[in-house]
Amino acid sequence: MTTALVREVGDSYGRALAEPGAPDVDLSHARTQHDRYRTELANAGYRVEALAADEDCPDGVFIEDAAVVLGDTAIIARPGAASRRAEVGPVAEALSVRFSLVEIIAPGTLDGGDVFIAGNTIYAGLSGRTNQAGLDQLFGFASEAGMDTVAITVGDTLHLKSAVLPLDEETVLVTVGGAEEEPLRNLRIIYEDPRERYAASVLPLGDGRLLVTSAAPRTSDVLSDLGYEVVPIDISEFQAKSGGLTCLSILF
Ligand code: CIR
Repeated sequence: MTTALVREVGDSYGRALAEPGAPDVDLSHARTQHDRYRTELANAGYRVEALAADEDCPDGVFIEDAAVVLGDTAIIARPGAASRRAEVGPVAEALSVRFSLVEIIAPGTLDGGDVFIAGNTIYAGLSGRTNQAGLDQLFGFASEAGMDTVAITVGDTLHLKSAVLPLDEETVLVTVGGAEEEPLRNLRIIYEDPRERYAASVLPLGDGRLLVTSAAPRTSDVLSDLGYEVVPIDISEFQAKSGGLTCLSILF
């Protein structure tokens, strides 16, 4: 992986989808946090490419949800939230330069935040955003690419990766009760500290280095004790809108 595709924080970001009662966001602070995120990706060796914001797409910064890259194919998602459907156009255009494109079509819905790959297996969540038809289409593309597929029912959270985050090819960080665990039986599970429920978000940077949200210091200690090198980062302005570290980029 050498490129990180990100999307600028638009002026309309304050209108992004959020849980009831979520705090208001500070736009300038969000942009400062986004800059730091981009710097950490650049420090990890990624060439960071930023797409312009579209003010009609307040959630556009959560670019991960717009596409899933599988080998030399990019699967263009069909976001489960109707207000997010227009986000995919510019992402598809940017990816079309390097990948052949296929797309999730109606009635399927799929958010990239419901998908992760570990080794030759693609794990995908059935959630409030990704439905069975979307999952079936995704798994069809993955099977054609020779990959194994595993479906996971997501619990009381937005996306699979709100609750199950890959740390490396064999290991996931799991929020207890956030998703079915039986389908993860071939992976090593590390649990998020229960006092930091859904506060821990992780993005592997390679060579055992993990970008970890500073809102989860106890979980960070667990990861450090296991031998990972933790790089803390504050993304409170994105967590306020139900986002995590993976959702701010597409890596390829
Ligand atoms: C949403 O509700 O769709 C956005 N406010 C947050 C999306 C976060 N995406 C992700 O974790 N992949």
